[in-house]
Amino acid sequence: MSAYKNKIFQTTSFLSKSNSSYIEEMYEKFCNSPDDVPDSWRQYFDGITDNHDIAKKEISGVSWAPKKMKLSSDIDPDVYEKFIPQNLTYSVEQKIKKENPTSSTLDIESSTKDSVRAIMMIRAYRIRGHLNADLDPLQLIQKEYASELDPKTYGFSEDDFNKKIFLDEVLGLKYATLKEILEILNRTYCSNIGFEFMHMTDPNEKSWIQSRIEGKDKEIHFTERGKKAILNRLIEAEGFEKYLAKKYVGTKRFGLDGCESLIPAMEQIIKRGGALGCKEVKIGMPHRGRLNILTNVIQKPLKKIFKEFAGDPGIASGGVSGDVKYHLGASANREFDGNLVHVSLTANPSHLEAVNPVVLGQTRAKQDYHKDKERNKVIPILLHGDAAFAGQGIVAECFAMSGLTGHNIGGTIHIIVNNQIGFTTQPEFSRSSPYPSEVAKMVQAPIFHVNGDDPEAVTYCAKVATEFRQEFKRDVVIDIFCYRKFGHNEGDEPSFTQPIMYKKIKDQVSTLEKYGKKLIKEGTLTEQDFEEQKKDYQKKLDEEFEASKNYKSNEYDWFTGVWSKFTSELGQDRRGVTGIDIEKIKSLGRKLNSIPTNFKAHKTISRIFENRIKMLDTGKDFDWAMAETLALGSISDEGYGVRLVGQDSVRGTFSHRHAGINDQVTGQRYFPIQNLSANQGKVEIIDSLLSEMGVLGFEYGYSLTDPDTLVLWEAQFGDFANGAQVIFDQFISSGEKKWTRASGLVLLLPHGYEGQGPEHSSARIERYLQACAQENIQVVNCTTPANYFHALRRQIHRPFRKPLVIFTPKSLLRHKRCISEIEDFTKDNSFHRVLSDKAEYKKYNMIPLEKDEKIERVILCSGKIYYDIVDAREKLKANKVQIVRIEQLYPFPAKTLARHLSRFSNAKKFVWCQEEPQNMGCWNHVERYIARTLDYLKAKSKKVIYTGRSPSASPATGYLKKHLAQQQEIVTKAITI
Ligand SMILES: Cc1ncc(C[n+]2csc(CCOP(=O)(O)OP(=O)(O)O)c2C)c(N)n1
Ligand SMILES: [Mg+2]
Repeated sequence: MSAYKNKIFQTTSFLSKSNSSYIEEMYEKFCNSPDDVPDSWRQYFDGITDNHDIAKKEISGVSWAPKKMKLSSDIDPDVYEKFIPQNLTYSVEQKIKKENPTSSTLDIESSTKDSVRAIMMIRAYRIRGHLNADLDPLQLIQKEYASELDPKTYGFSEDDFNKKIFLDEVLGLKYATLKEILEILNRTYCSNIGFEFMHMTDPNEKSWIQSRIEGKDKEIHFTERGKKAILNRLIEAEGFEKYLAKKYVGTKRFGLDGCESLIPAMEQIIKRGGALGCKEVKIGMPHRGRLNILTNVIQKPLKKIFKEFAGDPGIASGGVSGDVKYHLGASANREFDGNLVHVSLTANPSHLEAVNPVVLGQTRAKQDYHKDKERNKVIPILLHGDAAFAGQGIVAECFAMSGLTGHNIGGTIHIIVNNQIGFTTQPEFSRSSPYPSEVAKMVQAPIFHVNGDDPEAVTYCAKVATEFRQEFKRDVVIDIFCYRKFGHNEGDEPSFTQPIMYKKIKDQVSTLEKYGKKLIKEGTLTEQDFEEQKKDYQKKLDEEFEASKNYKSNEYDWFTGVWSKFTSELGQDRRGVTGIDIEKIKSLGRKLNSIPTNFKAHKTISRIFENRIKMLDTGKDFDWAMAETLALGSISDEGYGVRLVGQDSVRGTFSHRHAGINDQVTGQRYFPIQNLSANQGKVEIIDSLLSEMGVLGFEYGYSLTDPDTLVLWEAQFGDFANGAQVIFDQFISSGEKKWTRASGLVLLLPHGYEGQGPEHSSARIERYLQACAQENIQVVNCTTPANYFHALRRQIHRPFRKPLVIFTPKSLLRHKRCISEIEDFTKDNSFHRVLSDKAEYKKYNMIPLEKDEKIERVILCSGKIYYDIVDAREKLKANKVQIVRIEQLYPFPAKTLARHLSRFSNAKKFVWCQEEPQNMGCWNHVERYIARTLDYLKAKSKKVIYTGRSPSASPATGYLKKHLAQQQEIVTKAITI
C-alpha cells in the first residue's frame, strides 16, 4: 500500500496540507472498503493502483531521489488561487456547476474528475517534464520515460483527447481539450528545453516562471532581425574556431566547437540586462571557449588574439611574467539598443571554478561603487564546465554565499557548457546526479536545461534567466547540453576513450549549418545570403591575421580608472606617515567606544569599553583591540571604506574585538564604528559563513575592484586558511605578476604556540614566506598594538597596493606587556619593521641591560615568543642579551636590521629563536637574510644559531605539559646555547 500511497502523495503534492490529508483519508478508506468512497475517487484510485510498474518504481525511486517521499506542503499559487483549498473536488465541482448550471449531476462529476486529473497531470509535467525533453544534440542519452507524464496514468484514455476540460485559467486557459493541454505541456516542458523549477518554495518566483513559459501564446518567438542576429553570432563563433584550427594546427585553444550557441546566449544576457538597467556585466569562466568569448563578446581585437597565438603578447614593456592566452581577462563597452554595458572578463588560473568567488567579490564592490542598493546595475555571469561544476566544492560555497547579507550580489547567471564530458571522464564517473546542475538546488535556483543545437531555445533561456535575475535578484542556471567537437584540447585524441560518442560527433552537422538551413527553409534568408555572410567573416579574419603580424600594443590596461592614482611601485621605502593627531585619537577613540544611552549593552562589554576610554584618558595601556579599532575607525573617518570579514569577526574569535554590540533586551546590533561622522567611509564588519576559500576569494575580488576600501579577511585560526590555499597561491601571491592586477587585501591569521594542539597553533608562516618574491606580498608579525595600527593604516595610505599577510596574536591580546602608549599612534611614529628591546622595561622592574657594546648575544625572533624570551632572560638575569624582533618578514628589512645589529659590535653570538618546528616558521626564510646581514656588518660571528622546536610532521604537540616544557626549553636554549 505504501507504494501506491507514495504515488498519490506525489501526484497530489500541489495540494495544500489539508487537501492532501483529505485525499490520504479517502485513500485509506478506499483501501479498507472501496465501496465507501465516491465513485469518482474509486475510479481514480483504481486507475493509479492498476499501474504496478509505477508503484514499484516509486518504492526505489530514481538514484538521486530522496529515499522517502515527503508530503509536500507547498502551495501552488495556481491551485491555491483558483480552487478553494479545503476540498479540491468540491471546489472544482462548484465552479463547473456555476459554469454549466443546466448539466446533470453525473456530467458535473465526470467533468470534475477530468479537471482534477488534468491539473494533476499539468503538475507532473512541471515537475518531471524535463526528463522527457529533447536535450542531447547527440541523442545518445537514453531517455527514461517518465510515466507520470502519460495521460493514462491519470485515468485518461484515447477517447478523452478531444474532450473539453475545465482548467479555470491554469495554463492561461479556461477550457482546453486534453489534446491541447498535452500540446502545450509537451511544447513547454518536453521540447528542447527542460525546466526545473518546482523545487523552488517561493510561490511568486514559481508562478513567475510558469506564467513566463506556459500557455498558448508562449511559444519561443524571435523576429527576423533577432534570428539573423543569432545566425550572425553563430557564424562568428564557428568561423573563429575553425580559423584558429586551420592557422594553428594542434595548438591548444580549448575550442567552443559544439557549443557555439553560447555566444548568442551571452549577447542576449548583455542586451536584455542592458534593457533592464544593467550597466556592467562581470564574467568569470574556464578555458572552454574563452578565446571565443574574448573576441566575440568582449570584442578583444582579433589581431591581438592572433598575436598571442604566435606566442607573443605584443606588449612593449611591463615586467610581468604573464599567463597563457586562455587565462587572460579583458573588458570593453558594448552597446545594445542605446544601452551601454561595460563587460569584463576576469583573469583566472587553471584551477577550475576558483575564479567564481573572485568575480562575485568584484561584483559586490562594483555594486557598492555604483551605490546600487537594488543590485540591478551589475550582473555577474559565471560559466562552468559540466564536470567542474559538479565536482568542485567552491561552487557550493558560492551558492552558500549568494543569499547572505555580507556577500549577496543580487544573483548570478550561471551557464554550464555541458559537453557531457570532462577531459576523458564520462558523467557517470564525475557526478552522482542526473544533471551537473544539482548543486544549484541548494539555493532553489531555477535550472533551464537546453539543447545546444537549438540556438533560439538557448537564447530564449538566456533571456528568461536575465529577466528572472533582474526580477528576483537570485541565482539562475542555464545548462546547455552540447558536445565537444574535438579532444579536451586540440592535440588530444578523444576516440581513445569515447569511441562511440566521437563516431557520432564526427558525423554531426554543426549548429550553424543546421540553423542556417532552418532559416533558409522558413524564408528568413537565402542560401546565397548565408554563404556571403560566412565569406565576409572569413575575409575579416584574414585581414586581422595579416594585421597581427606587425601588431604592437603599448597600452597596458593596468592602473586605469579608479586605479589611475596608483603605481606598481617596487623597491620603495615603505614607511609612510601613518600616525594621527593626539586629539584626533582621543575624539575618535571616544566615539569608537561609546554606547548610546538607552542601549542595554552586556555589562562585561560596557566594562571593556569603559576600560578603553580609560586608555584614552591616561594615554597608556592601549591593547590590540583598541589599536585595531583606532586604525579602522581613522581610515573610515578619512573617507576610505573598511570591510573586515571572517568567521565570528564581529565579536572576534577571542572575544576581544566587539566591533558590534548587542542590546541585551532587544537583541539589536550596534556598530560604534559606523557612527563616527556623516562623511565617513562605509564600514562593514561581517560575520562570514563557515567557508575559507569562498570568502577569501570573494574578498580578494572586492579588493581588486576597490583600492579605496581596506579589505581584511580574518581566519578563525590561522591554520584554517589552508582551506583557501588556492586563492592565496593562484591569486593573491601571483595575480599581479600574471595578470597585472593589484590588490591591497589584508589577511589576518591568528598564530602562536599556546598549547592548544596541532590545529590551533600555527598559521603556517612558512607557506606564506615561501611564496614571497619580487615584492609580491608583505608579511608582518607585529608584537605591539601600535605597530599593528601603523601596518593597517600604511596599507591604505600608500600609492600602491600589495597584499598584506599579518600573523595576529591570541594570548597577546590580553598580555600585560603587549601594550602601547598614546604617543606610539601619533605622527612622530610609524610602522617599525624591526624592533629592539625598549628601555621602558625598567618600568616592569626588570634587570637593566648592559650598554650596547657590552652585549654578548643577540637573539633574533619574530612574534609572540619575544615576550617568552624576555621572561626567560629576566629569570636567568642575562643582562648581556639583546632581543631584536623582526616585525616585517617580507620584504625583508635587511638595511634596517643591519642598522639595529650594528649597535652590538661585540656580540659573539647571533641566535634565531622561534616556537615553530625547524621545518616550519620563519627559519628557512630568515636564515639567509640574517647571515647576509652579519656578513655585510663583518660581525664577529657570521653564523646564525637555530633554537626552536625540532623538525616535526605535525605543527604542535597536543599535550599542554609537553608544550610548556618545550617552550621553556627553547627560550632557555636561546639564552644559554
Ligand atoms: C581544480 C582543477 N582540477 C583539475 C584540472 C584539470 N582539468 C582541466 S580541464 C578538466 C576537465 C574539465 O571538464 P569540464 O568541467 O566538463 O569542462 P570541459 O573541458 O569539458 O569544457 C580537468 C580535469 C583543473 N584545471 N582544475
Ligand atoms: Mg565538459
